[in-house]
Amino acid sequence: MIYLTIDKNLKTNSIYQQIYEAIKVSILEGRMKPGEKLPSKRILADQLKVSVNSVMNAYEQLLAEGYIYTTERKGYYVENITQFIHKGDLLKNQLPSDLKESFMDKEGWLSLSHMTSNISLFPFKKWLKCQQKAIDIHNRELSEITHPQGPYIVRKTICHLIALTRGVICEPEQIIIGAGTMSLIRQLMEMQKNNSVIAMEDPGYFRMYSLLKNMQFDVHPVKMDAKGIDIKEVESSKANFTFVTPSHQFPTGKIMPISRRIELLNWSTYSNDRYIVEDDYDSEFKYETDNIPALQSLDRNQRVIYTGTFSKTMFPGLRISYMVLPPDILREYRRYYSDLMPSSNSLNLFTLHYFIENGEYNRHVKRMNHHYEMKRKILINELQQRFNNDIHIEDVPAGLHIFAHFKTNKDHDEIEKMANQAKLEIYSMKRFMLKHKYKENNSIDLVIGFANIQEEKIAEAVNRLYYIIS
Ligand code: 76U
Repeated sequence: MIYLTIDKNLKTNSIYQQIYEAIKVSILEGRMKPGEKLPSKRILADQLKVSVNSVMNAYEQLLAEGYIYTTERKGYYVENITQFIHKGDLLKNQLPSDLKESFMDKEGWLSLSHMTSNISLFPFKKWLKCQQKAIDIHNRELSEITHPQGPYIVRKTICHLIALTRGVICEPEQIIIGAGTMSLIRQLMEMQKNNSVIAMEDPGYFRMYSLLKNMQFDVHPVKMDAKGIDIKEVESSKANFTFVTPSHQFPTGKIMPISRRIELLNWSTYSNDRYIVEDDYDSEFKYETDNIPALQSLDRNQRVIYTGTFSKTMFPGLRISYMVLPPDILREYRRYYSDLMPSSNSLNLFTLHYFIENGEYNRHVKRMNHHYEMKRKILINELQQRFNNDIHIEDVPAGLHIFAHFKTNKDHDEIEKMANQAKLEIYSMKRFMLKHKYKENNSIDLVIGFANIQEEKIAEAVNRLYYIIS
């Protein structure tokens, strides 16, 4: 016999849920034994003064979950349920404190981070119009699983875009759209032999370096000379993949001159397994020059894997990036990932398609070029006035950050700590040093982003920086 109590006024749990819960707990705690017969629905309903329906719903739920079974015309019985093993650790379901996330209060902070874009000028109303169009036109495709490389028409649009703006030579078939450059590179590298050797620019993109190291590749950070990655060192590292950012070296900002581009492309031709990964992350922003064609556009031997992103031209939260694979690698990709599900949000991709097609994207990039150029000038002016002879700025009119050397006795750690106290978000060379240490006596290097700081706050941010460094 079971004794249940029901609270008819309880708002949180309906009557059927209370009956269900009570019986479930009795079974789990062993108060109701396997094979024990449950009271008939009518009897339990009378006993609890509830409707037969409530009892029936509770029994049906217990039956569906396997707590009880039924024998035709005889009634309901308790199942023989395997007992849980209790390891005695009652806290096991609680998240350990070291895994709890802390949320930083950004009140009063100013950002000279290189990791942002200025979202306040993004034409969201126009974006939403394109989204509506995408919903109207692609209703059926949105309800289906799209091509793992991204919908064809979106790839076609990206293909036209990068042909025009970057000189990239490819077919839509060669494009893979994904949620971020790193996830694309992970896909690319996962299908490579694990004895692949990778050369990377040092200083460089630390996140990419850790990803590749964690994937167990032999990664060689290679020093740079005035023209970019040192080809002799690439050669001696025995690398078969070289990762570069030729349009705007990350983070030093250098633009790789044509002579080094050709040397690098030539390096890739000496063996069939050699490839260059060109990360073209912010090349859309050039201020005093025209756009510089991508390295891929010079490649005559299909040795370049090109990656691009909408994180800088639009905003990083979109997570839309793409890579262009040479035919050999594409064939391998199709085979290796024949069962892959697409990783991008196709509603956003169709929206992007219309945003580019109706000219909004180009208008936005143009507008942002003017805006960033203006902010970059203000920032450089402020820095030069404030620091005078104590600053040397690598003056490459491109991208969303500048690279500058400061005379100071402090080291990178000290500067980062003080920046934190002064509520200034800024990153030092320390973040980008892969293997080689770049620290000269009495000087430090900073990467200064200007995308997300308001014009009128630039002076204040430079003031904080002056206070920190001097
Ligand atoms: C991206 C480089 C060198 C690609 C980048 C960035 O995933 O397409 C920087 C840091 O948005 P995704 O990545 C674009 N290649 O610097 C963008 N930089 C990152 C975000 F700002 C992080 O960690 O220092």
